[in-house]
Amino acid sequence: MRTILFIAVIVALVGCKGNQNQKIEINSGWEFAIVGDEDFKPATVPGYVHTDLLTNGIIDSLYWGENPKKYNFVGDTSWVYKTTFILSKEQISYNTKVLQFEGLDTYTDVFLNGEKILVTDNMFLAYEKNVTSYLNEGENQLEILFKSVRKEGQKIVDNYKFYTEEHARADADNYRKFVRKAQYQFGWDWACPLVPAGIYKPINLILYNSARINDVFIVQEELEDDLAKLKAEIEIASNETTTVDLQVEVNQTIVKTLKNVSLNTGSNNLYVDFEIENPQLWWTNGAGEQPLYNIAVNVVKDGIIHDTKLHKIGLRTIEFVNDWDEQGRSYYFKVNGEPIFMKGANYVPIDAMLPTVTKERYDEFIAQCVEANFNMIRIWGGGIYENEEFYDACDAAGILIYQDFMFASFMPPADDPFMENLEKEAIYQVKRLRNRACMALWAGSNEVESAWFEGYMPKGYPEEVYTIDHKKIFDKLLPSVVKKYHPGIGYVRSSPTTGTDSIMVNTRGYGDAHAWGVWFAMIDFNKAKFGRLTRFISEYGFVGYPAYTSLKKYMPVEEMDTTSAVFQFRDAYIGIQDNIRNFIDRYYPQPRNMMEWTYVSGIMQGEAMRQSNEIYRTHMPYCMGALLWQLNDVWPVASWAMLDYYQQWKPVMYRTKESFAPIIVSIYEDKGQCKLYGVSDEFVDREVELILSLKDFYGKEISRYSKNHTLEANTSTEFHNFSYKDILNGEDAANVVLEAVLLENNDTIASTLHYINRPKDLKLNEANVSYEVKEENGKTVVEVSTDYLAKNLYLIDSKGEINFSNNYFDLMPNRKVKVYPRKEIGADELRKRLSILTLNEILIK
Ligand code: BMA
Repeated sequence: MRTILFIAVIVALVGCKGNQNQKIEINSGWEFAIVGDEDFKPATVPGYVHTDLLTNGIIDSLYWGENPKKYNFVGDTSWVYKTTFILSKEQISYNTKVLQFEGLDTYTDVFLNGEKILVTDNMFLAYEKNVTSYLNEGENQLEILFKSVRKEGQKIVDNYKFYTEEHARADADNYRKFVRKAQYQFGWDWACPLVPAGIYKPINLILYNSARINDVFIVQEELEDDLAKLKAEIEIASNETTTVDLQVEVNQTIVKTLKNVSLNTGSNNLYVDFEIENPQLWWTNGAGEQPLYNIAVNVVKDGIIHDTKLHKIGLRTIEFVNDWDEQGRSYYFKVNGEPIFMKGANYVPIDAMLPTVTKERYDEFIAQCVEANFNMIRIWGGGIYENEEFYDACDAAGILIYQDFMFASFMPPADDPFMENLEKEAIYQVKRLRNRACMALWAGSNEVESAWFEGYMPKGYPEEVYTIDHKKIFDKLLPSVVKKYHPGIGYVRSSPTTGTDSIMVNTRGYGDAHAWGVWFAMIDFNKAKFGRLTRFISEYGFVGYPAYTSLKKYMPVEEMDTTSAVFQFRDAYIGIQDNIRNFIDRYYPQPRNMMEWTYVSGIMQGEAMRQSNEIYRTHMPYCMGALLWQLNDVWPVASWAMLDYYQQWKPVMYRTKESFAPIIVSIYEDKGQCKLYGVSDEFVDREVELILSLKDFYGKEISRYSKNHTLEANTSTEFHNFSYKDILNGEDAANVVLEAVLLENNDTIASTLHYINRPKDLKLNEANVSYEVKEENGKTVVEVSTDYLAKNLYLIDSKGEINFSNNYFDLMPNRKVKVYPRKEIGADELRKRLSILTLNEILIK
């Protein structure tokens, strides 16, 4: 009862603003139970069954050890959520009342005051229902029945009309692809199956007397240096024939008013042209600023603003260039007319418990991408279309989005009910995201096309499933929705694709590729240059374990043995350890304990990916994008991720930050022959001096080469080539390192260390590393130096909570380096928590 009173107060307070439209979030007083069980427990909305079970102490820690294995029952069970909300006399007097469900996961029957008002079957779709005639003054009961996902999915499979018996068999146990629900939730190589259910996004009650803005599309018609011409396309629902004024505000100033606009009962499509003088252009991270303009559209009647829609937009052009050329088919993006190399990674949801992710977590997450010099993220097709907060952070940071439609690796059905459902989803999502500065590309799927071409589809699929169904979805429905609702944005049928049936996916020279040679085919790191090095690489990856300090957060210390069942349950898949051992044998000294295992696998992942990053960048402009697999994890697991579940940077994140810097110098070696490149993402040339020196591990220079060069804007230039034999000139490769530096007016603008031998074949001595933790201008800083090369110097925070400005790096002797914690922490506290590990220690043994 107390909760009901509480809601009544809130509702009454917002409900006294005359004729203004109102939006009331129905987020309190919720309870849940298993269907048929009268034992209702308090629930959080938005939320998930799993998190509610946790809060009520019914299950224990979701991500600990093998616990998730116990929670399969959630997807097998039907659940009910209910609440009561109160409407005041004033609220009930509104002419029209609409219930809006921003996200229900997934199969539900919704009852309002005992009447079934809605049936849902798609977690990616928002639903609305006019409930005017169902509501009462005073108490109203809202009840949502979540039907077992597994059972509902199976029903669809059973009723699906297949081409052949064979096809039916191939699909029988594969209900997941029939379900419009995030595919990773059923299990993926880096995700355990958790099959959640729940009200995972807000439910709102919208009240209006006359008109409501359903949608606003801000079209950028012309963008000149001194003037931007824009058009607001406005969709208004009206419940009467009336006249209103339409206003457009730019940064809180009204710039245009259309007086006495007639509205008819029902849906009205209107537009307002307006202009912005001296437009400030929006650029990607690293290429310029990200000014955003607040554009508000108001519907005004009798002097009162009835409804407002606000969008923050960036003024920019984005062109996806996918032309046939003499090398094949290009695949790149021009922002404001400038071709820009895309640097970034593939994103999966930050947490399997989606509703727990806050705006602060999104903001911090994107801030890390900015720090790592990203300008693009691909939202992978087996996850979700993200929340507004995610795209807000990308808009503000200049991170472009390569957005998959939510299909991954499995061929979905293409019968009428599925197509209708999908069409609604596609229209909803394309319209929802089309005003965003960050939106750069839509892709039909993750790897559904390549599954066909590369033979991963289940045996027994008849040809028609590709020639008819696949085309129906990925060549017809989805591109037509994109073209109609967001004209001008790029669309590709899949990631990866060559864009045509006549050229096999992943063919060198043609479009986008997923380049898995280094990890799955286990080729040497430098061989990433061959195989699938093509025009754009939207996936390439390497597994590294989370740090030991992270491991301790999700499994007992006694299970930390690579052969234990718990440990293996937390591996992305059985087999990652074999790959890691194989690579360690080839490149690194053998780890002797769990700490060293996590450390060596981590720095190896960092090195493998550093080489790939640089190989792709040095092939600019032939290759114009490098997106690593994968940026993050949905739960704590040993995977390809660069950030572990706890947002701790693995070495690969640090190495990527360096190799994605705007200017790099890179040395590539093949069979003893080396090429040295300068790569610049900047728009201006620079005059630089290249210095290449051979040094021993005490820092003594053995030989030096130097030459002046022009570092050309926005491309890669070969500066030098040499052989190991010549440069060594008789020195032992095990004792030396090459240091390349680019100087501009005597300032270092880029540098790199290059070893001739692999780490396991270096003759390293002990390094006496000294470090001091102190406060400097109010900031905590760690100052580190060494008397001898410290290889992969690891600053360990015993609590596993602090990322640094740099870590796991090679430190040359007699240089003082400052490293900053990324999070506020006092010098005393950090000093207590800090220790150090180097590869030297493992090599010396
Ligand atoms: C990629 C992705 C995912 C997968 C990853 C690692 O190609 O698209 O499907 O998790 O490989 O296997």
